[in-house]
Amino acid sequence: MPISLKKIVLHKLNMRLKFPFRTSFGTLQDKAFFIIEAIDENGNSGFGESVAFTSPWYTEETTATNEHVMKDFLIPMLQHTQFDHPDDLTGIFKPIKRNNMAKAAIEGAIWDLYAKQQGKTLAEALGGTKSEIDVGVSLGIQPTIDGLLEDIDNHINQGFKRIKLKIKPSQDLEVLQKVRRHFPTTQIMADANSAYTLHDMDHLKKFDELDLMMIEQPLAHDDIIDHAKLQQEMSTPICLDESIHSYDDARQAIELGACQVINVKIGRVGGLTEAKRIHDLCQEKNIPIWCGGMLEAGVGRAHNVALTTLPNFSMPGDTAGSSRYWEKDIIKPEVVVQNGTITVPTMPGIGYEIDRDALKEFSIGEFEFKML
Ligand code: OSB
Ligand code: MG
Repeated sequence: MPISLKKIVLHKLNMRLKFPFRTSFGTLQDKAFFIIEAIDENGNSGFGESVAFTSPWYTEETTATNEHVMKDFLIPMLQHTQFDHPDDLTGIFKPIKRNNMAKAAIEGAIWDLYAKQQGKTLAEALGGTKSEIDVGVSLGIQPTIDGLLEDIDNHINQGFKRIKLKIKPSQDLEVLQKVRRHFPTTQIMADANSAYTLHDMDHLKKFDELDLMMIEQPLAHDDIIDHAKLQQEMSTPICLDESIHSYDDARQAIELGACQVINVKIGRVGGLTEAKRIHDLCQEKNIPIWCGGMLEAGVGRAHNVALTTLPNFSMPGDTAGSSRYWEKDIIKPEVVVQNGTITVPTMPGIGYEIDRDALKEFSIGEFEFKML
């Protein structure tokens, strides 16, 4: 049965994080992004979220490129096309190269709509099996080590299942050594966001004494080959984030031995359908995966929760609760973490209601497209 799209509404929002989030590539605080609403003939609405930031620091996409590609290419491609399943969008969008976050935003809205039409939760529609998911937290680079130790302590007390620390070349080994001394048994990992090169090999090898769960994306955002060289010299598992944009990237990274773990982000890989293919591949190859985050608002967070219910998401992800980043989220109820777990919602689709008042409060624009 066709999905019978009637219109797509792009809600452009601006939301301010509670605190600046520091990474090796820069500091994030204001998030401008889109909530994509896909509406069918019966008045059901599905929601997706664009996850790019306003600057192309993490990958090349931005809020503005997402807007351009959605408005001028992806939505027009849907205006004259019938399709039965969200998986069909991969083929429809294939002529457009990359721009994965733009594709994932639209695809996400249609996945939610499809699940609602089927009367299933998004998790069920994806084939997920868990009723609760384990989560960790990602802590930005902090001005002082005492502040960091206190922050870690707080999050351990809240029950988060692992602590991820952002690092950069001037704030890495010594910081991690101090953290390890204070927290000898905590599950800790580090995320470099591409801050090193193979010239840092000897320095990076010293990380092996820290008993980290993994080191995330130490080398270039577009590299797989040098990561394979580094992994041969390091016992700490390498986890790839920025380098993996597709099933084929994952396949090649695994074949080359460039990583032992993969951070799957729906936006970075072009949507839930591709994320599920990567999940299945990694399960077959015995590569554990976990769901990364992009400082999402509630809709994006809900999609992450649903994806994480697939069985090979065997490590805690970065999906913290709404209140970590936002004074007020755009969904009701908000995503809540208790003892390091999130209970998967049971209402159809993403399982959370959109707070229309919040959507208005944060709105900086709205664009409507009728399907022809
Ligand atoms: O590398 O995983 C990353 C935030 C912004 C950009 C990139 C990353 C991150 C995080 C935080 O680590 C994830 C989150 O809490 O949403
Ligand atoms: Mg990362």
